[in-house]
Amino acid sequence: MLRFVTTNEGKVAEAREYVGDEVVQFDFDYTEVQSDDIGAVAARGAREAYREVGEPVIVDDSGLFVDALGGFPGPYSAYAEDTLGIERVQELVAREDSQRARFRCVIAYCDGGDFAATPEPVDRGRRGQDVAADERGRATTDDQVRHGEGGRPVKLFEGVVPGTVVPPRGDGGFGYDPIFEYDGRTFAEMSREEKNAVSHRGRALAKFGEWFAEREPAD
Ligand code: ITT
Repeated sequence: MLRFVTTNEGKVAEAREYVGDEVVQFDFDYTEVQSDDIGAVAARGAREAYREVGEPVIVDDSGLFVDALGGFPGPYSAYAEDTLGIERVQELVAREDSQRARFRCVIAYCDGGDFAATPEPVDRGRRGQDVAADERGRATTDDQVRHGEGGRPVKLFEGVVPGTVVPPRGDGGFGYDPIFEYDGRTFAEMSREEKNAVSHRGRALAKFGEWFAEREPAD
């Protein structure tokens, strides 16, 4: 069993698609540190959740990074969604010269054990708009292992997808999906499978799923 520590059922549904039914939601409110580095937020959350349950956990921290707004709302995406709402975020972005944005997702895994660091633990201090994705939106960071306070290693898997912020369309998905357009359709206009095939979370989950299958071979 793999516990996905989140309050967001949409994230869990997408993870099941990749990792299978062994993924179960674990509704635990870990401390979301104020940081502009979503990798740091996810890593801290995974360590804290592992301490709580003592079994393998994943935590996903994600957000919408708008180029013209210096990466805002980025790590504050959940807060902006709750306070402003996605329509007002879209209206803010519409006033800018460019509506380019990207979704980023970092999945942090912790099971109390150690992993081979690939590469050596680094924190490149990436923030907001500085995060570069190539044309097809693949993450340019390597997956990392971070050793934080308390020494428990956490392995990170990152996914990025570039897109455009548009007036809301579609009723699928969750969060900012109706205002995020990729290749002519918003994420809310795609099926879960279609979104997973291109999304930030799908890309991070694909990497995680491959690595996890090696770590925990099926019977
Ligand atoms: P947990 O922290 O409990 O996992 P959350 O929804 O608060 O759930 P985050 O803190 O990672 O998740 O905040 C992410 C924000 O970005 C939140 O507003 C989400 O709705 C939004 N978001 C993340 N992934 C998304 C996606 O695939 N599609 C649309 N919006 C997304």
